[in-house]
Amino acid sequence: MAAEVMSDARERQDLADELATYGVRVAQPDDPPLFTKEPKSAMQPFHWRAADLARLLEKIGASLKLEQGGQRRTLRLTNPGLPYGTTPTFWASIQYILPGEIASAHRHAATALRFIMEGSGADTIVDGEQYVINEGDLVLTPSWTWHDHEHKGIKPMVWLDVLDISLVRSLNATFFEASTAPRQDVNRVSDRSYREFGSGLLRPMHEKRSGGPSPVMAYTWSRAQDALSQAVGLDPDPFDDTLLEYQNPLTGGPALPTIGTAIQALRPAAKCKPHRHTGSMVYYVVRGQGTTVIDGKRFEWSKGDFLALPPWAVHAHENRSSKADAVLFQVNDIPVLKSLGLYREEAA
Ligand code: GTQ
Ligand code: FE2
Repeated sequence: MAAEVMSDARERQDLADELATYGVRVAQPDDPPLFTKEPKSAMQPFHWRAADLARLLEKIGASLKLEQGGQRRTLRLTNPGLPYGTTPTFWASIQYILPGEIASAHRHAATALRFIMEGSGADTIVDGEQYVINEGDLVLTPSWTWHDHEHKGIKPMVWLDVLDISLVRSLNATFFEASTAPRQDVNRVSDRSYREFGSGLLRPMHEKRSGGPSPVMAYTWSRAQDALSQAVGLDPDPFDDTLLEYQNPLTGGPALPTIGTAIQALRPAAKCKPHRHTGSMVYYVVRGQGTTVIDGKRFEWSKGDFLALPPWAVHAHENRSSKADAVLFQVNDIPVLKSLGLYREEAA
């Protein structure tokens, strides 16, 4: 209720001090309303350019150390509208690791994932499973799994990290533990989850697993590319052209319970229709060039750029090339909204 329609404004103000003594209050004339008609996010759309990020990564690589105790060297993508997080639920950061370095083992209640942007020769161990990570691979570190990274290659490696830290923090559910050993021991079958469930179509019949996050810790780029080239034979989605979610092969649901991940291809000259939905997103441009209009503002992106999309913002994608496709990796918090019954979308 706006101030001018509160005919009892005076009575409300008179009550305020007494009520406060007992830990209660009534709505005051200058209070913001409890509800808005539709979502109003403080988060703003934002565009990070590849060349700027590359220069800044080199800079932090030269000046910041990577010490024991589970430290990481990252550039966090901040949002001008938010006090914390890239979006209301997650932090997206770019991790920079130099040849010979170890990002030592730790675990946290926050769920995390990595999408490899550049370089080769590093591996990640997740709860005893070891995966070599190459460009385009997606690696999951579900809540409370031990993880550490080592770079055995010859050039710096760069990857996107996404953690649902702003969500976990707002729920006051943060836990963290650093290991005393820099790296974990590797299990006898070092990539067991991938061997069991990685096909997505057939699985070991006697292996009982259900519930929780995806049992598969690594989704390789070659699998994602195969899936995309298969899906391009389908009719394009009017809003997203070709958009494939990384799924938990046991449930068909999202790979992680709180962070959604998807790979998207826009055909040459594709011009998608505008729509909006609840949930926030960050896009990483894997290849190609295009334009995304967010609430009337044009963002012209190309390979290596990042783009942040606030909840309920109208957006439409376009591929600016008439010859090559454009590919975007997308991270969102749609699984959270869906599991709470808060997901809505509409054409604009
Ligand atoms: O690689 O384990 O960007 O724990 C932030 C926190 C990366 C990681 C981040 C982390 C990690
Ligand atoms: Fe971590």
